[in-house]
Amino acid sequence: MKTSKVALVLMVLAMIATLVSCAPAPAPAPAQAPAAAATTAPAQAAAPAKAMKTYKDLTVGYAQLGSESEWRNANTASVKETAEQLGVKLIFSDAQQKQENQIAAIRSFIQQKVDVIGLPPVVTTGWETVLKEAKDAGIPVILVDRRADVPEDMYVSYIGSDFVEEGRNAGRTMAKIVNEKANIVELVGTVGSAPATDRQKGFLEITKDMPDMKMLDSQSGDFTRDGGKKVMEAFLKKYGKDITAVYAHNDDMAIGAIQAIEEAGMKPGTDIKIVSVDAVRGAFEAMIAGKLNATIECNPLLGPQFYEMALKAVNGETLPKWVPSKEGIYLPDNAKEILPTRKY
Ligand code: GYE
Repeated sequence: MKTSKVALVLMVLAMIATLVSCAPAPAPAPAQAPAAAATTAPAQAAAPAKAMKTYKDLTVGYAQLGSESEWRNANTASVKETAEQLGVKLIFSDAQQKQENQIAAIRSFIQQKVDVIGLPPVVTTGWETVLKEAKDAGIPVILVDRRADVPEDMYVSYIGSDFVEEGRNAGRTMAKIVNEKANIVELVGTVGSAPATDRQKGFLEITKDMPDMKMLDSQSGDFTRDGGKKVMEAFLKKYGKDITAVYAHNDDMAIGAIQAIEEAGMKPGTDIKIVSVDAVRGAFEAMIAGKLNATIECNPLLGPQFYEMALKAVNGETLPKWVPSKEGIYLPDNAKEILPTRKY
């Protein structure tokens, strides 16, 4: 009795399914499915599960480029904390912004036979040889944060920001703040680095057709507070009150420039308008104090995405060549409300 009732229900269900799908009726399938699943499913699931690695099986080498900025420190914290949370074994090195140190770190990771290497290349060029060594050793390399100018088959994925778009956003925001009329000095990031090259390119793309947006000068402050301060001091000596705006490729250099402007007896944010990139906490504090006019977000919290891609890579999945970060623009208007919600 019971069995035939079940059979009846299944038949009705099968008929409905047929009507709904308009496909040939897999009439016996519903009745057979549970039995079939009971015998075959565990075996099917077990086979790939055995071969699949988990986070706890991973040893990852991260060739961090330095600790030059608030952004970088947040990036390092994200990479370290996420490894701990996931149970990934992390071998971390800090290259102090020197490419040769990053190359040495990668070679040591290869010797230690890590499963995956994470690399934020300090500059874009000069990576072919060492990336080939990693490739020959069968170790996937994920570029994190910064791009390298190498053929796409030298790395499995790049996780990071669209620096050209950040530059455009800085240009658009600056143009609005100064009503398309300013004498600008530019504090450039590390020469030859992807963010410095691209943030300059994007900014100029926007301002080149605005005749009163004049670029007075452009110098590298190497993405550091101290560098920004020194370059701004030199600009102030050279151009004095002619300077009406500063475009800084990161917040740290903007904060250094703010100090230099104050020491020269001028008011940053008022006498000289300032737009920078990163949106770290220090930038929000400067906006609240009225000394910075805008910051364009660049997300450093790349740890979770990095390990997700690393695990997929060791499990043989093909990864997208670029995983872009989502980012916004922040102005002083609501800096006070937003600051407590910022994680970096
Ligand atoms: O903007 C800057 C840091 O590569 C995106 O490096 C990163 C940049 C960031 O020093 O603050």
